[in-house]
Amino acid sequence: MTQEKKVSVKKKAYVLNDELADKIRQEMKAKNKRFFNVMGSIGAGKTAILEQIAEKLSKKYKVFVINGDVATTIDADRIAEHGAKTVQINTGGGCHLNAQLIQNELSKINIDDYDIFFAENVGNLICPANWDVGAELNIVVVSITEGQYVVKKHPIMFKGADIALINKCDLNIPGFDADTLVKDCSMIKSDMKVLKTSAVTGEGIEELIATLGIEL
Ligand SMILES: Nc1nc2c(ncn2[C@@H]2O[C@H](COP(=O)(O)OP(=O)(O)OP(=O)(O)O)[C@@H](O)[C@H]2O)c(=O)[nH]1
Ligand SMILES: [Mg+2]
Repeated sequence: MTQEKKVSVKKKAYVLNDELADKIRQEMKAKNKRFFNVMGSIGAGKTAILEQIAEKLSKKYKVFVINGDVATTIDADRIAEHGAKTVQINTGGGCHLNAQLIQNELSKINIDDYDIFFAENVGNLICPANWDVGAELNIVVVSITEGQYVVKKHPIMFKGADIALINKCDLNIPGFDADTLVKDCSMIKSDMKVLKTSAVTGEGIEELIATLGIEL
């Protein structure tokens, strides 16, 4: 295949993905369902935050979480311990979820059985930024253990996010603090909501739920 042809096939894949993602978004909206996409590096704390959220929300709402990982059902099993219904997608070598993978899972359930949906994307700050999964909001989790330049180095991910969580704020990292990452997020996207969180102490979790417009 020529280089030109390869580029056009890739473009077509993005277009088809975006069309399906819009369809998912519209269907969720029409059914009055909420759907959030949680992205972030490997080990940033996506699952730990979803465990906290599931624990609080599942007392009042039916929560469905779609977990994306290369292998294992560890994350889906962890979140299921906190009252949510979960399903794990194993991507094999794939570094992101996409609208088709989400649609495949949604087509196996009755959407009306649930109120709030989350996708936990595959851990990295690169590929998921380019693939719309049909969520109404994109949340990116970044932890203070990832270093002081992590936000600056991944502008595409942070430009595409609606909410950034600066996680592991319970830890003390010599030389810099969470406010550096908060500032960098705001520099990349001034209207992005940035919250400091800890999945250990629970800091910021109720504020996040309120930011999503969900009443506890
Ligand atoms: N101290 C501290 N540890 C945390 C926090 N959030 C997560 N962790 C720990 O960080 C490690 C990774 O957390 P996960 O929730 O599995 O991270 P993840 O982003 O889901 O990782 P992948 O799904 O593998 O990409 C675990 O050992 C968590 O207990 C936090 O706020 N503070
Ligand atoms: Mg995880």
